[in-house]
Order: sequence, then structure tokens, then C-alpha cells
Amino acid sequence: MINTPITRLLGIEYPVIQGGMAWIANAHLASSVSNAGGLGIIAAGNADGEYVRGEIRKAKELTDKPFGVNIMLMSPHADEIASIVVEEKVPVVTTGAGNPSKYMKAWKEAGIKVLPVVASVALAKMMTRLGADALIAEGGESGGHVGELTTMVLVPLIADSTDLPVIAAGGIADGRAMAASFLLGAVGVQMGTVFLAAEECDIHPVYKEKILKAGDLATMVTGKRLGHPVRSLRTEFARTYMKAEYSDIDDESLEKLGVGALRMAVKEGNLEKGCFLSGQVAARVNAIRKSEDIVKSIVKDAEEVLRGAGKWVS
Ligand code: TUI
Repeated sequence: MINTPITRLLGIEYPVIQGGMAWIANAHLASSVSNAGGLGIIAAGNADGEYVRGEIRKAKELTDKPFGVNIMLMSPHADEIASIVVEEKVPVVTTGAGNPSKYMKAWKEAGIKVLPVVASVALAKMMTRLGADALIAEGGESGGHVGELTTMVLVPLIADSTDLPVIAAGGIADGRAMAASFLLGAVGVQMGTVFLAAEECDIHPVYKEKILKAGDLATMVTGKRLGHPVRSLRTEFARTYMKAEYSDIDDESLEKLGVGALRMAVKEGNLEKGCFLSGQVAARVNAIRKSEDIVKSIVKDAEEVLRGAGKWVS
């Protein structure tokens, strides 16, 4: 059993949080992770408030355990969803891709546990001051919108900059990486890519197959030119986008290339036009398993690694 400030803070059995993957992390996936003893997360992504409210209500039907909502702060619907989580009394909110300062007071007053993703020490300090309950330190190995620093460097920096519990994310899909996260100063992990291969994850079969087959160099980062670097599988779409990025095409046309790309990956498995977000750790995800198996086996393996962690020290 791994009992940490995170399991106690969130009222969960295992210190495992499922990443808030836009278009992917719905009530079905989130409730399966919560029922397994981790913390399932519904991703708002760019969806509107009614969709998110609907998924929250579905999750309440599917689990009586705590779950959370991830708010992608670049979304045009972020303000509306920030209010919906209060109205629906969602127990936990995670945020990504921005600075959630303007919502913190309302969320804290509503008793919501707030876990912002921080990709820098400055934001970690600001969030600590504004009353965050824990911080998610997500390194650039992760899928989707990525920061500059790797998990190995970011987690100890964040852990030393705050008294709050720190959750490591980016590059974690097995017991070894979970154990390593604890050695870096984290007391919990957030994982996204490994849950793409969950039985309860409703992505297109082509997407799942691509994750299972991914090798060490299967992902790449595009989007730097427009200031939103994103890690995805190295597909035809990603290669075309990368070429366009280094061509003389104007910013507006480049932006248009990406419109609807996440949906076309998740719903259609469209390799030509879809953007298949994935972390580097897809290379270590090789089987479709139930969320319960994923959560429990990773924790069990981490316990074993941590028990043996002193073996080189005499
Ligand atoms: O947010 C993510 N991952 C995401 S968001 C997303 S949707 C999207 N689609 C297309 C383009 C851009 C986004 C897909 N994947 N992870 C959490 C994360 N947050 N990573 C990095 C950050 C971050 C970056 C800067 C958090 C805070 C931040 O602060 C900026 C500031 O103003 O201080």
C-alpha cells in the first residue's frame, strides 16, 4: 500500500491520477479509473459547458468515488466551465495550458480541491500562494501541450519550491517510473498515455493500435512557431504540419491546418488529417488492459521497486 498526502487529500486508494485528455477523457474512462481506486478526470478540452455538465452527471451515475474535471485554460469555454464545476460540486479540478489565478478564489470557496499543472517554478510559487491544494509537475515527455522542462528536472525543482504535495507527470506508465517519481520528490503520479490503451477508453481502434505499436522515436513536437508546442505521434498529419511550419505559409493558414485535428484522430482514426496526441512513453504501452489492471499493477510494481531501492547503498 502506498499511502501519501495525495491519497489522503483526495480520498482515494492509490496516488494515481488520470490525465485530462481532450476529446478522450470522458465519463466512461474517468469513472473506470475512479472505481479502480485512482482519480479519474473528465477533460473539458475545447468542448462547451453543456457537454462537460453532461459528462459530470454521467460520471456521478457511474461512480460514487471522487473524480475531477480538467479545464484547458486556452479554451474559449474556460470561464463557463469554471462556473459549472462549482455548480455541479465537482470535488477536484485540474488545469492545464495556462494560469488559473482568476478562478482560484471561487473554487476554494466552493471547497474544490485545485491541482494546477505547472510547467515552471514561477507558476508553482504563485499557485502555492493562491491556495492550490497540490501541484502537478508535467514534463515535456508528455503528450499534448508541452512545457520546456523534462520530468526529471521539473519535479525536484517544483518539489523544492513549495510545501504542497507534488504529482509527477510526463513519461510515466509503469512501476519503475512511478517509483522514480517518488525518488524525485513527488507523492503521486498523473498518467495519460497509458490510459489510451485502457479497455474503457473510447478512442478509435486505429488510435489504440498506433499507441500499442509505437516505438522509441514514435512521437514528435510540432506547433512551436505558433507558441503552442504539442507532442503527437509521428503520423502523416504531423509530418505535413511540421513541413508547413518551416515553409513560408502565413500563420493563419497554418492555424487552419490544425482545426478539428484532435477530433479527427479520436473519432475517425484519420491518419491524414488527425493529430494523435501521445507521450513518449507510448513506446512502453504494449497491451490493452482494464483501467483497474493498469492502476493496480503499476502501484504494485512501484511498491516492489521502492522496497528494493536501497540495494546499492551499504
Ligand atoms: O495542457 C496540457 N496538455 C494539453 S492541452 C491540449 S489542447 C491543445 N490543443 C492544441 C493546442 C494547444 C492545446 C492538449 N494537451 N498539459 C498541461 C500543461 N500545462 N502542459 C504545460 C502547461 C502549462 C504551460 C504554461 C501550464 C501553465 C503554463 O503557464 C503559463 C503562464 O501563463 O504562466
